[in-house]
Amino acid sequence: MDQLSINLLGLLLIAFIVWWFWLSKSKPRKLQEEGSIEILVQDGVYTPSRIQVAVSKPVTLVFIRKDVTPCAETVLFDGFNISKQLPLNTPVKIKITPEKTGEYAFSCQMKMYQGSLVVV
Ligand SMILES: [Cu+2]
Repeated sequence: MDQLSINLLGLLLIAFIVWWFWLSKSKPRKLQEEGSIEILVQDGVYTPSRIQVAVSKPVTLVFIRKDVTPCAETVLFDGFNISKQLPLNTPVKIKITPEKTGEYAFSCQMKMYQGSLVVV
């Protein structure tokens, strides 16, 4: 391969990485059952990371942390003034009643883990 195509390949790779980490948005997941959803905290991502909920309806988010690194140990909901410790392998329930539609981010304290609540 000549120099140019190697450079092009590098650029494509960078573009892909940027898209993957900052621009890709998964479809919001709806609640599994009546008012509750489990969120796995593992390998640097919340699964699911976007959750669709209905406005003015109470929801219970059940966080299950599998990641041993301290990065994962707290989850913060900026818009709701919520900050919770997540012990390893222990489901932690967070109850929220969103009063306004919109998208509300949640994250770990360093913002490595990122997710959002899509209120419709
Ligand atoms: Cu973190």
